[in-house]
Amino acid sequence: MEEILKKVVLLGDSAVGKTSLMNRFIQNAFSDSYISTVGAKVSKKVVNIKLGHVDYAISFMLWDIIGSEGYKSTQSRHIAGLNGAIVVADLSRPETISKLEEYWIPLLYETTAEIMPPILFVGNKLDLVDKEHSDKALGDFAALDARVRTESVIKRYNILEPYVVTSAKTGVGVEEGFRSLAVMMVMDHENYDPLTRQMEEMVADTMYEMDERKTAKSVLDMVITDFPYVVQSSEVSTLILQDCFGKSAMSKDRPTPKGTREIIDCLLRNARDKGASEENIVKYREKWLEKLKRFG
Ligand SMILES: Nc1nc2c(ncn2[C@@H]2O[C@H](COP(=O)(O)OP(=O)(O)OP(=O)(O)O)[C@@H](O)[C@H]2O)c(=O)[nH]1
Ligand SMILES: [Mg+2]
Repeated sequence: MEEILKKVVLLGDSAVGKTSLMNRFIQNAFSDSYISTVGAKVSKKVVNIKLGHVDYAISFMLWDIIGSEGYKSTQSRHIAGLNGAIVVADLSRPETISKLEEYWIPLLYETTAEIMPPILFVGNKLDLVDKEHSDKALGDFAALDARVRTESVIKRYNILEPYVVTSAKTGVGVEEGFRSLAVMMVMDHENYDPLTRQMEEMVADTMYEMDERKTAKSVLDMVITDFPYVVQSSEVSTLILQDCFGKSAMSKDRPTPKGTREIIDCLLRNARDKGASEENIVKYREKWLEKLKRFG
C-alpha cells in the first residue's frame, strides 16, 4: 500500500457550492443555508484506489477558499503548492462556467507558472437543471479544457473524462468525481517536482508584493491573508474571520473603508481573546490602518 498526501484546491465563483461539495465528500452532509467562506478551511479525507496491481491511499488535503473575485493574493497563496484542482461551476448559472475561463483558470496558470496540475471540472447543482442543460455543460467543459490546456497534458489523462456533474444536495457524482481526480493525481505523481512547490510559493509572494493595494478590497484582501499570522493558527483564524464577517453588515464583495475598519477591530479584539501577542496585534493594526488611510 502506497500512501500519498495531495493538496487539492476548490476554485470557482461564490455560491457555486464549493463548501457544500467538500461537506458532502468529507461528512456526507448537506445544508441549505449559505455561509460564504472567508479565508480558507482545510479538511482531510483518505481515498483508496487500485491502479494496476498497486493499492494507493490518497490523502486529500482539501482547501476550500474564498470564492469572491478580486481576492487574488489570498487565493494565490492558497493555491500555491497544489497537486490538483477542482474547478466548480453552478449548472443553474451558466455564467459561472465562463468565469472559470476568465478568472479561475488564468489565476491557476499564473500561480503555477503554467505547470498545470490535474484538474477536475465540476458542474454542480445537478438537481436544479434538466438533462439538456447538464449535457451542454459537459460539452462546454471539454471545449474549455481543450482551449486552456496543452496537448501533452490532455494526452496524459486521456483515459479519463475529467468532467463531472454533481449535486452536493443529493450526493450524485460527488464521490466519483473525487475518485477520478485521485486517479489523475496518482498518474501525475511521478511528474511532480518538489521544486515546483517552492517556485509557486515564490510566485504567490511576488504577486502579493506587486499588488499595489489601490482599493478598499485590496486592503481587505491583505487583512484576510495576514490574519492567520496574527493568531498563528489557520484554524482559529478561519473561525474568527467567519464570525466577524458574519456579524458585519458589509458585503465582502463591496467593502467600504468604514466597514473594513470595523472588521479589523473585530478581528483584533477576537485575536486578543485567543491569546495573540500584543506585539503582533499592534504591528498588523498599524500596517492595515496605514493602507486604509488613503480611502478616508
Ligand atoms: N440545490 C442545490 N443547492 C446547492 C448545491 N450545492 C450547494 N447548494 C447551495 O448553494 C449555496 C452556496 O453553497 P456554498 O457551498 O456555500 O457555495 P461556495 O461555492 O462555497 O460559496 P463561497 O464560499 O461564497 O465561495 C448554499 O445555499 C447551498 O446550500 C446543490 O448541489 N444543489
Ligand atoms: Mg464556500
